[in-house]
Amino acid sequence: MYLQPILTVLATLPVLSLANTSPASPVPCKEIRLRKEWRSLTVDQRKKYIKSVQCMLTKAPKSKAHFPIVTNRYEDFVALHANASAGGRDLRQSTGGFAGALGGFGGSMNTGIHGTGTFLPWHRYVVWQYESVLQDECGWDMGQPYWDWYLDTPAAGGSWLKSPLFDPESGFGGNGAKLKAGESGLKGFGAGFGTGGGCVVDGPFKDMKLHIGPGAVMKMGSERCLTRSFNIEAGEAAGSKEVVKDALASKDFQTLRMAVEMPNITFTGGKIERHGGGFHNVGHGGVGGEMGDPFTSINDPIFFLHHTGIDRVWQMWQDQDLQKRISDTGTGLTLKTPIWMGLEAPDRPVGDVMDIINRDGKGFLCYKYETGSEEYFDKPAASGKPAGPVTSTTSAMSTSSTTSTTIQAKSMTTARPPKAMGKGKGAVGPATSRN
Ligand SMILES: [Cu+2]
Repeated sequence: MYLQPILTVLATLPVLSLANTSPASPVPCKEIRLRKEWRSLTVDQRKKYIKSVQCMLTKAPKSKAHFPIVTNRYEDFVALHANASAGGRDLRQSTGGFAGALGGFGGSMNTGIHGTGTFLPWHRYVVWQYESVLQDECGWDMGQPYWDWYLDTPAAGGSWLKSPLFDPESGFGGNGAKLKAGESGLKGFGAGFGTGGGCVVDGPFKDMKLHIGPGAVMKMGSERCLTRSFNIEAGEAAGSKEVVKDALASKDFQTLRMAVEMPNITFTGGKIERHGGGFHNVGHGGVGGEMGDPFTSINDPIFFLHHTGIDRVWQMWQDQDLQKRISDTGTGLTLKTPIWMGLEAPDRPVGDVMDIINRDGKGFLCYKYETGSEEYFDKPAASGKPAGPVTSTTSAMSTSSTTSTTIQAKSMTTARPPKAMGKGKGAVGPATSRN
């Protein structure tokens, strides 16, 4: 569970060296989408992004024949995430809650997309797919922006409450209304945590209507508002440089995934103690409310900035030893394991999403991050600031060892229409070893 205190795991961490600098090889990926941190977008670009998200909220859904509950294109993704969280099971018959028809929360989480090696590959793929839909169907012409949590911590001169992400004009709006004593605003997971708990009161999503959830509920008639419940200490602790550095020091994929996902945080007498790792879960807990729901956190559009930030950490980690890590999938997962994308896109083997610029031509991803791991090491960024458009440390590898295999698609209950992958709008030209 997201904010459940879990014991610390990380012990000694190896010292890192910065990314290798082997010469570039030609890359099949042509139009690279450049993903920028939210505050590196101009205010106009931020507003345009929000408009694209709102466009998805007004567009007809594509999965309605299968999920009568979905009311718009955005909710296709909510249904996808909720069902994928249950291991690709069909939640239409779920009786609600986290157990119900799922056979238990723990079981579903372990066969789904959280608490398992599939966590990073699945979320990498869904962010790509969402970015593609924003571009192809809703006029967005840049890469999917990400959230660098560190920039909102006091150590970086930032502040959670002053984060440009929560700006009511050019961001996603702020906290949920503070609940009165005894009032239960959030009907789903995470009630009782944080400083809000009620409906978001400002910004572009304050009137957003949710229809899926809370939890594993895919039934009609549960319309509710978008809630948030800021837990600033959790958010700032999760976003600290040390937490990300701990994760980046992981010796292998399995360790990285645990460092990202396991909330190594304890709450002692109302105070939070960090034990390393866990910025995925505590990031969800920092925003709180709907973001704290493991099935339907994706109802909050901030989800995608958060998960793009997580994907960036995986990428930074891969970059430290690219040749090796581009094929490291840990135990219980192979490069051939299919990633289920429901009705939204074809299933793909894990090997297809290991390389974000698809050097071997067998995958499909084509993007990069504007900034890399320089922020997390004692090497001054080119701009002299922790944020901003500095030179990426994205490194080249001469040959990818990724093997890609065509796999039999695992279907839920219906056939998917074939779906073209998104095109590279907002592209920045051919991939080079250094940008
Ligand atoms: Cu998720």
